Amino acid sequence: MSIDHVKWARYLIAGVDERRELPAITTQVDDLSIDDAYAIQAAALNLLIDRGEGVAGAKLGLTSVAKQQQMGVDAPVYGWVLESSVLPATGEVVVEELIHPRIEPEIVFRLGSDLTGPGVDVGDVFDATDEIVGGIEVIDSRYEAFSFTLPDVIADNTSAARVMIGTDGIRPGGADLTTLGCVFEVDGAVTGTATGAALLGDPAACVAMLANHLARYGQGLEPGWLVMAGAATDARPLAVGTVGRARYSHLGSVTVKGV
Ligand code: 0L1
Ligand code: MG
Repeated sequence: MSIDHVKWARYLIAGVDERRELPAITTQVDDLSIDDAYAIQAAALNLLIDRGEGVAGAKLGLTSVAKQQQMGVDAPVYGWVLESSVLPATGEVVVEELIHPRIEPEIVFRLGSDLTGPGVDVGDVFDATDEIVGGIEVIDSRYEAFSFTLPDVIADNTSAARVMIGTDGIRPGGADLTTLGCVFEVDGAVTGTATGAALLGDPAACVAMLANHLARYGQGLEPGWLVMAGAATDARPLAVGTVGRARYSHLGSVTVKGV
């Protein structure tokens, strides 16, 4: 049976607009394929662009064992970062705009030139990157109980909701990204620690995977875009008053606060 991608894209956007948990698509559609899921994701992005939204970059998710185990899913996923999702310098996250937000640390690549697959490798990623910075992503699955299958979370733009970008960047080669450390704290208590190697062995290799994935759809990563490599620790709930802080060995620290 053919899937109406635009219908399911509208379904998910309504969840965002109305701050409402939704039954997973796979509870209503048999055999939702990965290709259909990316087609729903693309349809939703087009609808949002029609509404005036802009693209600030792209993201990977589920690139660490910690995240895959937390969510019961066993493959990386790819999504879009919207301009409206980039938080202001205060790092304040308005919780009532979201459904059931969680926070997680991210290594973020700021591109200086385009990066288009196929065949992109780590060297190409470094050549295209202006700066590597720390970040915190706010994810907010549109599904009930933050529960989904792999096609569901792909259709839902990999739960993307907000992102806070740090200010202390390094140039590519300024540090070994595989040994770059992150300590993630919620309300002053350490909830996770990891090095960059937690991200499928190398954060830059994750970015290469994303560029090669987009090439399947005739798309590439653009100059000026932010690219999130995925969380190296599990995600933690964000409520009003919660303070999340990611401290990186070479990228300074990044803080968000639920308000
Ligand atoms: O945790 C989730 O919602 C899975 C989607 C990917 C999120 C991420 O790692 O950015
Ligand atoms: Mg993430």
